[in-house]
Amino acid sequence: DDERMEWWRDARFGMFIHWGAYAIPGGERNGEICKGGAEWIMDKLDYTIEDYEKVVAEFNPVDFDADEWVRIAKDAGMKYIILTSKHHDGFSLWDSEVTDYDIMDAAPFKRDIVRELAEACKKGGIKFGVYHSIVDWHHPQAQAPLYPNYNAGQKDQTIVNPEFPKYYENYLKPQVKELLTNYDDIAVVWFDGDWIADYTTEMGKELYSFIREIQPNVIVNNRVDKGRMGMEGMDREGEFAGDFGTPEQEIPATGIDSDWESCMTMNGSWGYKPSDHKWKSSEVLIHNLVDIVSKGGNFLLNVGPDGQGLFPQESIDRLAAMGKWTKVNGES
Ligand code: JFZ
Repeated sequence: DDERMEWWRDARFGMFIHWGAYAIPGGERNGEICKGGAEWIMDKLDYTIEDYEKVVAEFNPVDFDADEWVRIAKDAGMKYIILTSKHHDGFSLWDSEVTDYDIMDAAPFKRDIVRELAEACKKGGIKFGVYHSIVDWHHPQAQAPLYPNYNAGQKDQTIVNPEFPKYYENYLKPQVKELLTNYDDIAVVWFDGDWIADYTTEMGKELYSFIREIQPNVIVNNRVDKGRMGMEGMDREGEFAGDFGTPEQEIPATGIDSDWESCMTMNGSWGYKPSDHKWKSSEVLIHNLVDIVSKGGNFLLNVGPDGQGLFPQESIDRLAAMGKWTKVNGES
């Protein structure tokens, strides 16, 4: 197992990319700005499924250039990229066989974003992984019935859909299998949405073995288990919790004996949100990197590209500053 984890432990610094149709509204609808992460706009600003599908139907990020994204990541000193293959909105960024709600069938772009970025990473000599949401606001057997047009106002994430096991078996698992088999080197699967009432530890354990059977060397985060948000799973020694802990927007006070990765945004949102100007300075980000690495963790730093496929200039500037620093101060 040490062998499987070796590249990841050495990597230290990676890029998280939250990207999807939510990049178009950028956290704003009819003059209203949603609180928190702009990738939650469907939920936060009460889109019906049909309304959100219209946003997806506009997703045409013609400026997307995977090689350029990889170049920016490598120049910053990053050794891997984790892209949202599907966020909670349910829209898949690759050519999925089990749904038409994907980049090829539901949007005009018709380019397989997962494939282009996977290939660019390979060419650039860095690892590639996917963030994949267990929660799915669009799938009728998952959380879609909670959305306004089905069941007005009932967006209570503790409501269980009795059909959820079918979504898990016939949709979630096949999608993960596609990702692991259609792209030759998915190095990490980073799950999220494990808090949802419908999901169970049994499903998580089975999903984990399912993945390792398909790709023995793949590395899976703790949120494959139920209720493993943030630091949890690192202090419950011996219990099932995937391969590494995922403290979010925080750095543990001291070094920890298990594998962990702090994920952080540069402003207050994971998805593109131009109204959020609370950018962390390059100094703070460099400090965070040093702090995390000195405590034995990895730093997964997020970028939220815009609806055209471009990184915000603020992110580009900060990544360049971090790259300059790592080049002078060794490590990379
Ligand atoms: C989740 C997502 O809902 C969010 O949009 C983003 O993708 C982020 C990386 O993950 O949000 C979380 C998950 C876990 C915690 C907080 C927010 N946590 O552990 O405290």
